[in-house]
Amino acid sequence: MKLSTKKKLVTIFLTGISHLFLYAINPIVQTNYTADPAPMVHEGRVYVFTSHDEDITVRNFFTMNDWMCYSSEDMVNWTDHGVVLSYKDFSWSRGDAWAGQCIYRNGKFYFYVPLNEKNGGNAIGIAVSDRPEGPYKDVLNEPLVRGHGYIDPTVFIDTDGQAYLYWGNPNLWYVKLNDDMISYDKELGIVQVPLTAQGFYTRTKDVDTRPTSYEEGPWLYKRKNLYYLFYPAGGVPEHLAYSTSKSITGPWSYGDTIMHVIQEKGAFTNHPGVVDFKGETYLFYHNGALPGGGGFKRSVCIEKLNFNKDGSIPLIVPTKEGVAKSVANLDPFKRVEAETIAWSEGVKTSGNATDGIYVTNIDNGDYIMIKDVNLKRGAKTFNAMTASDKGGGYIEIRLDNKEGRLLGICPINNTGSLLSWSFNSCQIEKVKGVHDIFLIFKGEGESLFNFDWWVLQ
Ligand code: FUB
Repeated sequence: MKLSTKKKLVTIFLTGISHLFLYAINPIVQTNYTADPAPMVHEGRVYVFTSHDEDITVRNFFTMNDWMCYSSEDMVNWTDHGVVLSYKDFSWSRGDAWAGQCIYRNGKFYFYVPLNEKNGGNAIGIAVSDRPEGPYKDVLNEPLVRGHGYIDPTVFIDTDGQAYLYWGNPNLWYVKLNDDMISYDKELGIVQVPLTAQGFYTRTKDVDTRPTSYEEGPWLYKRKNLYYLFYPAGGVPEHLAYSTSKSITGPWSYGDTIMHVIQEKGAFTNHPGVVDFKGETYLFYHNGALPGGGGFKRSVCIEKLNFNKDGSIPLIVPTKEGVAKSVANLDPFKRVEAETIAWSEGVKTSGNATDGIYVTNIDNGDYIMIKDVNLKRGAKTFNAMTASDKGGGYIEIRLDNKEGRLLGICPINNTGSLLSWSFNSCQIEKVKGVHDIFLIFKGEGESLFNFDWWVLQ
């Protein structure tokens, strides 16, 4: 092969793959600090419910008031559904919206959450909704269960239809939920799982009243008639481990570590959530990787989870790339919410009942990346719904990286208010195929405009 041809081929190859390595996908949310991921698959989408570390930490401890929800049909572009439930939705709670889990049954979504009671300690409440993104309502007006260490509920419906709720730190308990999902089998009562060395390994650090490596944050999963219990183990800093059993109620046998301690920027917790989607199994977890991140400002990430032939799980290494390849392409010829994001820098999201969720805090140079967008045979125009109380600005539409090919520039008008929406359009260069789209925001000053949705034509 001639040297010049070889050079050309190498250049084409490198251009083609450059976007795969330049941009991180983990953490999957950059607009908020999110933790304690609880994934759920429903009607072709993965929803991940997360707890939410506030931007301003109070008294150098977990500062957590509500839960958020994100969803995706491709595992790389995540749509922000905002805050879906708050501790304030429970009249009996004084706060501490820690790790919860939501599950679907018979047309309703049941969200199990740990809270602190106004005049007491740990308790677990249930909020119910008709839609995954809420609104959720406290249906009991009191906790389902209460007691010291009653945190981190995880819910599981077995193949025979029986539902279980597990929870706890430093102990592990479960109840058999009744079919209504909001009460439990009182005859069996609350069962404490024996934390044996055989089931949960021996603790090597932080050896106080806790005999084994089990720490908190249990997550149940079933594969080929084998039950898996994933959990943060340690003590602190936590790694992730798993145990297995032939029965959902144990006895459990210790498996292994699946993720070593990350401790990025001092993040000392981790939290597993495991789900199957489109033929793959994924581990959701959290770290402290976002700018300003740390032990009380964590961020949800995802890696693929594989199984050995015997059902054991190989060690999972946390990466910046995460799920580098989407499992579906995004259709830009249908309305795309601006808050559907694979990666962003600088922007935040906000919302209200009238306007829904939108992208805000847009300053000069901030950007959003949307991954694996199928431009099909090419588009002629880019259209954006925006609102601005200043001189507006413009959106550059670029291909495959931040400095990539410029397809067009869309001017954004001043509408007089950050919530008065108008449509802006511009011509773009026709490019075919699947590409990452970068929307780069430009203009004078800060908070240039709000951005609700976009579509190609
Ligand atoms: O997020 C607050 C607590 O930290 C959770 O409940 C634990 O699982 C740990 O992640």
